Amino acid sequence: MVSEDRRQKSVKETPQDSGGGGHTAPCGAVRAQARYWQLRTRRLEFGPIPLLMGIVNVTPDSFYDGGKYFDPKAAVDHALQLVAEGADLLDIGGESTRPYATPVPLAEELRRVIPVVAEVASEVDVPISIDTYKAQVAREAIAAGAEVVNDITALRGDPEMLAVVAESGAGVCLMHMQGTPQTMQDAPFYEDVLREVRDFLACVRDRTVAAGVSADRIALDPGIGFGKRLEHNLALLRGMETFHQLGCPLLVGPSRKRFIGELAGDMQADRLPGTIATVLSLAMKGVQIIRVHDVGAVRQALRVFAALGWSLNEDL
Ligand code: HH2
Repeated sequence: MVSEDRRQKSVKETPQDSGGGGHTAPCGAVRAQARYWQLRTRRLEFGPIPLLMGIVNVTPDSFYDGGKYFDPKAAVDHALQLVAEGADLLDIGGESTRPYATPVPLAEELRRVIPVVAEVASEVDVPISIDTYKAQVAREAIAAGAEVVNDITALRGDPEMLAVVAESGAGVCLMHMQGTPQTMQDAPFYEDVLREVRDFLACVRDRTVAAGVSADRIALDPGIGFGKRLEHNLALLRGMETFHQLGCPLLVGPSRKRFIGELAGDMQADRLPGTIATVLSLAMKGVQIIRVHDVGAVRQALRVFAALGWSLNEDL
């Protein structure tokens, strides 16, 4: 099933450019210049509000929904539900990357995610991203229909990953992380977090382009919560527009993360309201893709926010 109200157009074309930095638009909103993301078989065009990447965690231990969609049928049903709520992409993963998570062996990760990717790809037209840093998982997920590789290690976690992405033609998300999920929250340290994350993303973008991946297939992500304290996450979220200088679409994953509980002063509080506030701020900063658990609620907030005057697009 595909949402009748899709915002992006998917067309099979080869783009020539991926745009450049951002500029300020009326209403204080920032309009980014990267206007599309080239995936394996199609192009995602950006519209007046960010595209939403719905999260499908086929895991027993994810920080928010661990165990809820561990059963393959529950995972597929959840993916279809997110599409019905208006997801523009689905991000399917089989290993939690929360702080101190236990790594999952290759065979187990394959067993968890490949049947789900294959089934979802056969049921919906919404592009599927595979959330993995293992080359073999990416390879098999692409063969099963995935269009994007979302790699929290920015293609540095497995020596074969760069070639898998280059040869498959998949879109790729390169994310910043200081350390690994097992160490990243021990003592995150930056002199200037915005500059260091921007330099890192420029470096991994260039390395990926040098390996034969065209720049318009690359999305960049500052990695909220990955080796960052509250002050680091806030600096990145507040200064997000600076990353448009890198010329690639920005993908950000703030959904229900720890910084929201910290700001609320209550780690047990429901983090959906704080997630929505963060998403609206990111939309104003021109972020093109936002990775969320709650597609329907976030989408409603974005649509209302846009209709009340934030958006420049009159077709909404
Ligand atoms: N966050 C998580 C996982 N993958 N990928 C990108 N590109 N950006 C992110 O911010 C990001 C990500 C963590 O969220 P979740 O998948 O809900 O949790 P877990 O890793 O515990 O499964």
